[in-house]
Amino acid sequence: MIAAQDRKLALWNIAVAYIAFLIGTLAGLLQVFIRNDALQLPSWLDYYQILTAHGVLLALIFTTYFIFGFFITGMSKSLGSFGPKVRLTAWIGFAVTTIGTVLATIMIVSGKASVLYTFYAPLKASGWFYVGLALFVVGTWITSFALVGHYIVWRKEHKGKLSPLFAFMAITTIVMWIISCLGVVATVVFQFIPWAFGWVDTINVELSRSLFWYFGHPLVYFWLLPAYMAWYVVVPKLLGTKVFSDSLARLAFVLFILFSIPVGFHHQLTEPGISDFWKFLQVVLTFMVIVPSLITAFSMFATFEIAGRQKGGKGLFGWIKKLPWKDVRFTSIFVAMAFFIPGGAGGIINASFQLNELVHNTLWIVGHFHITVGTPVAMTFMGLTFWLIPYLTGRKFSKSMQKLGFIQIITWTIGMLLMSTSQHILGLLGAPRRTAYSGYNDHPAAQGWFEGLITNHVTMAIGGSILFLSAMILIYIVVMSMFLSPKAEREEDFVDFPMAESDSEHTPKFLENWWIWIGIAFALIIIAYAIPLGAMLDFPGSEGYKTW
Ligand code: HAS
Ligand code: CU
Repeated sequence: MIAAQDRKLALWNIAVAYIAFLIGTLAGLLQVFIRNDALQLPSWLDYYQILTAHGVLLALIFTTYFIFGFFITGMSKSLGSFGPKVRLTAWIGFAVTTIGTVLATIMIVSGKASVLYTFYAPLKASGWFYVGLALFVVGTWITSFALVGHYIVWRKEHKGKLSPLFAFMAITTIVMWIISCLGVVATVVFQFIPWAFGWVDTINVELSRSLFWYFGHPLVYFWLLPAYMAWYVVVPKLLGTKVFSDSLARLAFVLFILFSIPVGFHHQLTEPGISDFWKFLQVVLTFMVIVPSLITAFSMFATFEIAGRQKGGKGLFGWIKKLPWKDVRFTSIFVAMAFFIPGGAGGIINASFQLNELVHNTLWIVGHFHITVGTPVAMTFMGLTFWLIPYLTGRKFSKSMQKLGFIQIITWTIGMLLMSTSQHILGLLGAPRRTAYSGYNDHPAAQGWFEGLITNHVTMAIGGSILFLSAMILIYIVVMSMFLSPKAEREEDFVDFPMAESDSEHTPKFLENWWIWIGIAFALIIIAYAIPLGAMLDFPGSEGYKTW
């Protein structure tokens, strides 16, 4: 059991995560109905305002707080309790992040920042929205420094040893996060804030978008890597086995430091102002960043097969039956992984230079991110929530809760299948995204899977409603595990943190030599970005627009 003070820190992070989740999913529900023309919003609410709230609260705030809650717990468990300095720094980080979150949320809710979570210039929000964003990022840096500090102390006390796999992976994720945030901090502090407060008249749009996507792509791995940590470290323990290969797991993670950053142009393939050569180079690098995910898929199949065979599974596929399907902690994560097969394949389509022309800025992309961050990542976090909160509060996760957990993940699965499939189809038919108006409901081609019976837009709305129901069940489980479930008094009721053993004896030491990886990462970033960003510096600026 980790120290009570570390548990408190983690619980506060998780609590804020779920408050954001509650408001964010409600905004999502409204979203699908507006798209379906079934809902007329009252005059004080605006489509873009809700879309901004949905994106920011779920994709940025829910994920970030949950990730830090998970990291704090796992770092304290694998490296020992935090010292007073580390703990204080982490609380300061939490406070600064939260001030930023509250400020940005107030601006969105009061209709002063309906600029979507990508806040593309020349859309111009209130300056305080950007101040909120900057505080949010700086706050996460402070918490990150606390965790890195805790790790450095451990390394000093264990000279020559590799750190435990969980801690290594958390630090890798943090290193990637800090390097990638440099882009968003640069554009927010030097471009958006002076412009939004009126100190300068214009903003260099292309530069701001490029700095955003320098950050925006690694951002998606900032969500994914903690889910991968659960897949590598938690899942084998649930299966009663060890991590399949410690060195392969570490290799996959360092590859993310190298290749997740110099690829942002794959979000800008249709934009003028970047020459084909640089776009193509970043497309190639994007294909490199697929490799660590393929390594992960391989490691997972290996883990499943080894565990299934240890339990007596015979024949080519007999081991599948031996997996612990009745354990919601496992099944939730398995479903999450299964969603990532089409999710990743869709990503490869998006990244293919020419194919991007077809799908860019259509509902296809919305479908894509709901089966990457919206399910593989989110459902892994749900699977973690089932035991993480009881572990931190010392409460029971009863049989009836387990049943409710199953209902929750089944409804999420059905809702997401319906919604994301129709979004992919509508996207291929050309339905645009990021827009309140779409005449596609009238288009004969948009008439749906069940020709004439039910349109794709209706399917999407049904899916969205089931997802909302699922989200409310999850909120109920969270509230119960935080405050109401009975305390685990008997030893067998106590919910533990499943952390698998990992054999690092034969793992090459250079995998934990940060200077090599940070050095190569910066070299790749300079190769991919220096010249095209340099060329953008003299682009003319644009004045701001408030279109809502
Ligand atoms: Fe993406 C757009 C390319 C992964 C999120 N992406 C987005 C946006 C978001 C997002 C939010 O190249 C929209 C941004 C916006 O608002 O404009 N994406 C990729 C590529 C990958 C990828 C190449 N994306 C993600 C992940 C995300 C995410 C992860 C969130 C967490 N994406 C793009 C591109 C765009 C884009 C373009 C811009 C589109 C445009 O035009 O605007 C890769 O990382 C994917 C690699 C993954 C795999 C899958 C491996 C499979 C595994 C599961 C194994 C399963 C097991 C279970 C073991 C190759 C690891 C077995 C079970 C059984 C049932 C058999
Ligand atoms: Cu990307």
